[in-house]
Amino acid sequence: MTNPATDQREPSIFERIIAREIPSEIVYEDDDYIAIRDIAPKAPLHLLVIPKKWSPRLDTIADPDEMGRLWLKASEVARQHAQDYRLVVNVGQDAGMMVYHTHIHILAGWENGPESD
Ligand code: DGP
Repeated sequence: MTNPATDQREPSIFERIIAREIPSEIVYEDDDYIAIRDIAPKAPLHLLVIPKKWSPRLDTIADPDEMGRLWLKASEVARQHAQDYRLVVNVGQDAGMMVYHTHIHILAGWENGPESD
């Protein structure tokens, strides 16, 4: 994530998607957030809502307003695509987090509930 020699952080994969350096299917974008289709979907609909302002993981966001706006945006994007959905956040490696840039997963689109997959 950071290079101790320079204290420079490599751009996250999501920052590179935001900068259009890596192609991705963008389903929503505004000044502060982007939503993309997950490259390895774990549900019929699998989107990621990503704040453009980098933070490594959800529990580093200390500002209640920033935290609230992120969840409101995830709900808004989810409702644009599905009536019923799951919002999931992996926090840390042991929880399955792979990309250290805070994001919320939107999972939806099952016919008979998530366990039908
Ligand atoms: P997490 O495990 O919570 O850190 O979720 C990271 C998600 O990001 C994972 O479901 C796969 C997805 N992902 C990783 N690299 C890319 C990429 O280059 N493009 C897209 N669209 N999704 C990616």
